Amino acid sequence: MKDIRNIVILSGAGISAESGIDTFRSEGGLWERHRVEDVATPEAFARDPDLVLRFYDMRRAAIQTKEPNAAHLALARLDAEWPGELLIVTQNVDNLHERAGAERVLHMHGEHLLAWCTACDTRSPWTGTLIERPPCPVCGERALRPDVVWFGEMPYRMDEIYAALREADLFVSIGTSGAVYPAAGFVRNAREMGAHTLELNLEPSKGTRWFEEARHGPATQIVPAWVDEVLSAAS
Ligand code: BJW
Repeated sequence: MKDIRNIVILSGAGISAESGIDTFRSEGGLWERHRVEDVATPEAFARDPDLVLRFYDMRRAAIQTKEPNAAHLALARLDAEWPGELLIVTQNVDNLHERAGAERVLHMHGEHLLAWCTACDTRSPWTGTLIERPPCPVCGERALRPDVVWFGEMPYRMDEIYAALREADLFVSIGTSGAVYPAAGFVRNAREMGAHTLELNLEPSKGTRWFEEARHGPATQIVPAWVDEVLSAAS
């Protein structure tokens, strides 16, 4: 730990599972109840916008009733106390990292609580519904969509992510299945650049073989234990 200064953490749906937010690919997960092609592609939105808007309105309402769990709180503590560089790259569209108090958070797949106006290209804070086609608060056009990254779209802030991965001494992946690219490839990018790589997940992910070290169990147990270890080794 003494040689570690720069940490990049990739989080996925598994970190929010114990807060009561559905994952995508676990048993009973979102993709068992909704076909990806129907709700999470630009083509689906063009074909049946009502179906897509209803799906996201329902999830936007649900996340606002959830609370951060011990894993989010532990990462927020790491963010506050870690003396070096740290970036939490989250694939999650919930805001539980921020509500736990983390500040260095980057949402590569967007955020439920923002609406993106495709007419004037602005993002506005949004807690309500979009199904009734409300006007954009900036330009007035009725052209708002959920500010989330669908399959076939470019994830956000990739330059910043790759720059952080290049400088990372430690890359930690938490609660993600390793099924979706480019996030699933970050472990290899980080390793090629010399970072130590650690997986923290309920079970071995699809990409588990790429990690030098893995710990398996519920995030609310294994993440706080790992954060305690990192902070005590650094002090
Ligand atoms: C616990 C736990 C507990 C449970 N404690 N753990 C063929 C090959 C390679 C790539 C492609 C291909 N064909 C197409 C592609 C590209 C495509 C892709 O990856 N497809 C794959 C399915 C094959 N990717 C894209 O299209 C992306 N864009 C892109 O590639 O642009 C081009 C580009 C090129 C080069 C550089 C950069 C860009 C866009 C992907 C967008 C993903 N969007 C979604 C929806 C977001 C909005 C929404 O929420 O609805 O993002 S899909 C969904 O999956 C969501 C998630 O962020 C993402 C990842 O899921 P995650 O977080 O891993 O969740 P799960 O459910 O899969 O896993 C949960 C894990 O937690 C499990 O392992 C559990 O065990 C664990 N767990 N409970 C700890 N208590």
